Amino acid sequence: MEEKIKEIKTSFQEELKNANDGNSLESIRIKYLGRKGLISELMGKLPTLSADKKPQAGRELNILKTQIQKELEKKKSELKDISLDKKDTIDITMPGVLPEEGKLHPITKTCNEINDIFISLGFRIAEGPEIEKEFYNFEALNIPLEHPSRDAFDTFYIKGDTLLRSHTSTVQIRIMEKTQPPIQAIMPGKVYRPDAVDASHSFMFHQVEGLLVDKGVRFSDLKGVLDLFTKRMFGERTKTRFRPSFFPFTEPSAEVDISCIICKGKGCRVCSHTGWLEILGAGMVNPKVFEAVGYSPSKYTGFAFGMGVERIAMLKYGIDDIRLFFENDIRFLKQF
Ligand code: 2NL
Repeated sequence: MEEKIKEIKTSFQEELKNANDGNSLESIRIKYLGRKGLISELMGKLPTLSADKKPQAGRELNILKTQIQKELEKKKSELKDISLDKKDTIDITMPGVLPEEGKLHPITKTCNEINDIFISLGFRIAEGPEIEKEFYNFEALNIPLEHPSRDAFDTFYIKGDTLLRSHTSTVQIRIMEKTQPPIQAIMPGKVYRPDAVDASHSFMFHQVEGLLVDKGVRFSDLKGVLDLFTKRMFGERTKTRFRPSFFPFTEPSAEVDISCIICKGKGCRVCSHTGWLEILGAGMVNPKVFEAVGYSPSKYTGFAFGMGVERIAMLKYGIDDIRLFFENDIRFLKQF
């Protein structure tokens, strides 16, 4: 009996070593542990042993049985791991998985487009803080204390004379304070106004302002730059029109229209049947602004302009509600 047990042990080990799939493991299990298997067969012979050998042989058979069970289990899980490993390796015949592509927000795209046009004309990009002082947002820009835009209802005041900037002209003032002319820069960025939100108003929007200061800068330079800008932005056939207007920080001031990009000037719903779309405000820098930053108005002249990026993006892409830009609806954003 002892001899037999040893034999079974050795042959089991040998066969187990060579087994490399579930089927061969199963046949080994049947061969050793099955109802008519080798262990059963020896168990059946126990009663034939003498009384002094029976307990010892019984014990050894039981130990062998559990050992075989354990080793079969172990091998089974090893084989499973290996087959899992195999599944993890790349099947180069499988169709590829296309990663979802990220995109720039339409406002970022429009901002970049505006920036690129002015960069090509020699302008630099300047940025500044969104939390500002009254001096940079109003005083230096010749916006008097009694001006309605300084009212708490038209500006987000934080505390005392600290506020959220309502235009990016603040950055121009900061640049002029620090640098002597010539200056040629544009200032893109977020601005804040406590307007009631509707299809054309948002409490936060984006602006690009521009400034060029040097000796002998004239209104015709402003016209040339803006005409070139509108043609690059909206197409070479775009016409530009300057209408007299008023801003405290420019003199003279103008509102700039482009020929309607929808009806090409014939008149339609978008341009309220005028053939023109207002897209910019501009003018020659008011000498009072130069005085506020310490420039000599008799030495330098300059022009400045400002535009709302949302408005330009809406015209360019035919969007009729400004809120769409800020709702983050993926179905809207995917279209750009
Ligand atoms: C508009 C009008 C404008 C300016 C912005 C400016 C800045 C300085 C001095 C003089 Cl530092 N002017 N900026 C000038 C004219 C118009 O913006 O409709 N913006 C959306």
